[in-house]
Amino acid sequence: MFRKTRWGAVFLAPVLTVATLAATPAHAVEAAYERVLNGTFDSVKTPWWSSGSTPSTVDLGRLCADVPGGTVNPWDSMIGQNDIPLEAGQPYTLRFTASATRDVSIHAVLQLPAAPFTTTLNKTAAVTTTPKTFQFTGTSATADLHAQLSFQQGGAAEPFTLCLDDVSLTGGAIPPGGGRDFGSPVRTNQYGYAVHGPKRASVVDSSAEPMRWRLLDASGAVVKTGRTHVQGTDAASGDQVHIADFSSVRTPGTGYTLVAGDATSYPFAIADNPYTALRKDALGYFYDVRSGTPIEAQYAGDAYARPAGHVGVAPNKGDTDVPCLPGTCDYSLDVRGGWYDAGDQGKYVVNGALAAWQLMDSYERSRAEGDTAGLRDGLLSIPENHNGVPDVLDESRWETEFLLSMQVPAGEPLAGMVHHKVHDLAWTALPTRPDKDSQPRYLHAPSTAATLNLAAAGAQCARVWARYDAAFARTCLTAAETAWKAALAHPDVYAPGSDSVGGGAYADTDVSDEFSWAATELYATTHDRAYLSRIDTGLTPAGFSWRDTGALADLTVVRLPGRFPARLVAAARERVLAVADGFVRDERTQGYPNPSLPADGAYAWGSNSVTANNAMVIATAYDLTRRSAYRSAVLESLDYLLGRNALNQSFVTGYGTRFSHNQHNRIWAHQIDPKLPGPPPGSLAGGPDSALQDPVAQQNLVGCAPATCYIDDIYSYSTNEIAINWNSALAWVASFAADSAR
Ligand code: 9MR
Repeated sequence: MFRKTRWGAVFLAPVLTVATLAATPAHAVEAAYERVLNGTFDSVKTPWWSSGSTPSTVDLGRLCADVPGGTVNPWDSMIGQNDIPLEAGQPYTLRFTASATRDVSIHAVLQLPAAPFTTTLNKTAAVTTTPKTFQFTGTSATADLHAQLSFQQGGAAEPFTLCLDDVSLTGGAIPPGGGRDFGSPVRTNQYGYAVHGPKRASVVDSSAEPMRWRLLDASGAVVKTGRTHVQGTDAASGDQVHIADFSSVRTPGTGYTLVAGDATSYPFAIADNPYTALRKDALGYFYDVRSGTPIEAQYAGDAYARPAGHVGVAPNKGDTDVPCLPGTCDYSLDVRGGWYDAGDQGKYVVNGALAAWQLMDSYERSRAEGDTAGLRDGLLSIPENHNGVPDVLDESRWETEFLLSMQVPAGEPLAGMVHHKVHDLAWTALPTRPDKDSQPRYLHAPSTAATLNLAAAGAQCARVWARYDAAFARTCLTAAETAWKAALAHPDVYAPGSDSVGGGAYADTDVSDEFSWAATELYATTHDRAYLSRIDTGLTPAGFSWRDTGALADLTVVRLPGRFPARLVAAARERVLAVADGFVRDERTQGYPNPSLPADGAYAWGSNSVTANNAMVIATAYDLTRRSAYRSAVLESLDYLLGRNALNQSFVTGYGTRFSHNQHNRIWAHQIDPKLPGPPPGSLAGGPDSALQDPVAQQNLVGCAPATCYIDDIYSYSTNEIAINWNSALAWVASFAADSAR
């Protein structure tokens, strides 16, 4: 129990470097818990790295490195692994086998990789041409999830080759993946419930009988009592869950708590409309991630102000004149602007178009539903908030103009196609402010997927801008129609999945869904019947994502029923309601209100965006029917994102008591450098990913139940990144919620 609490403190601490943590346990034990990943080099090298001067490869099940001669310090040539979890006061044993092309002396070092460089072990090993096994021990003076194990062999006059195998570091008292503490078993929306909305909590308790609960106001007075409904075992988390329902309480206030058994929830509010701030912040995120313009304090606040990124001012090398990757084309393009995709500063057409579409769709929804607040010029704190145009459109335009700039110019072999992406040659370190990025950036080859994404978002742009800026609308339509024709001429140009150095791949080898979505947007805008026969996808229980866009056809058809043939509208409507019903069922049958229940039980990278996108589908069903159960289900999806989940974690920065604040990001890297801010309020974390796709997840989440495979750590990019297509989903749902709570 003692250990659990200590680790819980590590997990909760705002900065995971917690040298100040509790004293050495009385009885330190040496456990056999393995603390390095892939120490046997059976096939791949990750997560091992080596210095730029020291190329290394996996060779016959060993890691071999070419060590240069003529360096000065041991650390001038290193092989290493980061994110080693260490516990204070625990002994650790390092074992490894090493050989070299001649007799050399190397250092084996286990320490923190940044000041104060607290060292657990620094030993010299005399390596010979015959493989030899070494064993060293040391005791950690600090608890930290990000220690570094390195082999340092710089300082030799002549070059040599060093090979390592069977690297093992054992020790620590907490089993890998163990010792996490999610706090109170009473899980609520930690931020706020709507006066006229559902108010439910999930309570983890092993009992099979209903439990008594009490709702207290801020003064501690009992407002309401009741008994839980026993929901049963929640498959995604393994939790035995009860539901407490206090929906009938309609008195606004802050500081409410729910007590069940001897446990108390975090405090929360009941408010007329708790979603207006969320709408503003979730949309406001996009200004903060704009590229190509200074982010001004008067709009973003002092903490988030920064110089323009990637405008060709040293040390930046782009994005004003960006060449193609060698061998792919011989021109360069001005692709400044747009939004940075996520924790990285790449700009990807497929993802950007989806995010821009979702913002423009939010605008189209507001217009269709008479949501005047959503249409406000002045809704957001952005430079365009007094230009007579709804701010949500202004923000989407920032991205759309970038998307247009990615189109291959007339006269070139693939004219009209769209470059898949632009990003750095190599991954930059965390933190790197955009204006300080010195990496060369390249345009990557055009793809059919990117081309059709521009066709879709461009056609939508033409529609929504027609009343505000006819010239821009025409530009968008021309680009969209040109893109469509280019995609017909080049229907199977796929971005390779292997292209993921310095940026994400966003690979997709089935673009039939993109054809259908683009045809839908183009038909809605032009009424040209040629597009009609190409609309052949609809919503399925799989929902939609940057890769699977077929469902967006149905969402656009039901959004704009007057623009489509009645039979198409009827079929789309039927599918939307059927799929929404399934999502509502999925939400209701789980212990926590997640409208996503994957058939295989796995939570995917960015699972919170699946939650939000499915909520968007349910919200669309509400708009079609006005059935209150749909609205309730959407609001409960927000409860899930705001803390009513297996982790007792609000995934939205600034919302709730225990909220995500260390999302993977190169600008707001407060966890690494306390002088930097954390992500701005309204930033949505990717959320649980049960595939454990980064070393921090692999070290700390071993054996996690799918819904708990999440860690609020900046290096866990697979569970805790932020991304434009995730925030656009949150912004859409928050906007719906704010509107429907009127
Ligand atoms: O959101 C993407 C997710 O669906 C993929 O599984 C994952 C791995 O390919 O990539 C995610 O997108 C990332 C992109 O490749 C690079 N920028 C950050 C994105 C969010 O993590």
